Amino acid sequence: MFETLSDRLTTVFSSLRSKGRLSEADINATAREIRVALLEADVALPVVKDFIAQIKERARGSEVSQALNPAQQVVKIVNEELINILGGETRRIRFAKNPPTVIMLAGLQGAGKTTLAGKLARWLKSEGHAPLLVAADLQRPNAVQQLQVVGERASVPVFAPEPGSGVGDPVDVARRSIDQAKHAQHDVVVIDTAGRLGIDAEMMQQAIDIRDAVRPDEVLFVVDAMVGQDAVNTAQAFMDGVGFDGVVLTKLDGDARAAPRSRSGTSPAARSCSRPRARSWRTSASSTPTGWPGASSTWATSSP
Ligand SMILES: Nc1nc2c(ncn2[C@@H]2O[C@H](COP(=O)(O)OP(=O)(O)OP(=O)(O)O)[C@@H](O)[C@H]2O)c(=O)[nH]1
Ligand SMILES: [Mg+2]
Repeated sequence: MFETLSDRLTTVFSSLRSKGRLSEADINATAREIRVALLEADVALPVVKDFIAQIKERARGSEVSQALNPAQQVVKIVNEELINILGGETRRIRFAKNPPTVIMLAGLQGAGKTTLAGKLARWLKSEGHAPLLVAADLQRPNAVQQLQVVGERASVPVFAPEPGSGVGDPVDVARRSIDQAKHAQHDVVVIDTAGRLGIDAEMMQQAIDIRDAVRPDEVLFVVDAMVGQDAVNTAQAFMDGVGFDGVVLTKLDGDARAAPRSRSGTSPAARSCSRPRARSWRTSASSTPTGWPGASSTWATSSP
């Protein structure tokens, strides 16, 4: 997805580079091309409109007219504005003063929660933490076993006191996992919860009950980037029902088009979050998870 967008923008800029001075027509033509590139990448129309307006305004301003190389200045502006809508500044994961830090993963079925749990566990371990994975998806057949495999691969223990596949109380498991973490000196607990096909009242209530039972330091809403702009609606519904601190976009290595963005750069749901530090994070299959928010706004992780 980013490659396609990148290719298109490169084409736009290469025709711009040959120009010494930029006329109004040049700026308009460039803006038009960028607009098409963003729309083709499935970026939401209001986001595109704001983005283009911002580019045009800056391109007409003195920073471009007085630049030695106006075309290069426009490229710089587009770059800066892209960084801006893709998240801007970042923050590190919030660790609790009194361990364990509790991270709760939630999202629709197949979003990539369990996979993320493994990636997180591996990353936390590499950072010197002692994470504990918690099998609180007791609904889906074999979800507990899946997390156990994930934990084994990451060499991270899994708290799975219930067999799952319809047996056991996830709220109780989540609650007990905190005691277990304290007992076994795990400083981070990552709770894998059940997904549903759509946001429904039952899913919402279970997530609320788990949240209330463990009072997480971070609730991460995991969204499959492949669902495109619909992810914004899902995130909004989840924000209204449960609330979250950050969004993790998964499967950016797929052929998904644009990740859903709002005007401000975070998803609307993250924007309206009562906790002001909510951000959107992304995962892709390209590299190691060293870029967790502390380093950049993109969290690039190993492939699933
Ligand atoms: N390509 C790719 N596939 C991924 C990524 N994350 C997860 N997957 C795949 O997506 C599928 C679902 O991932 P899970 O981690 O099981 O998703 P989940 O949210 O735990 O699903 P449920 O437990 O059923 O709600 C699996 O086949 C994963 O291998 C990713 O970043 N890239
Ligand atoms: Mg799962």
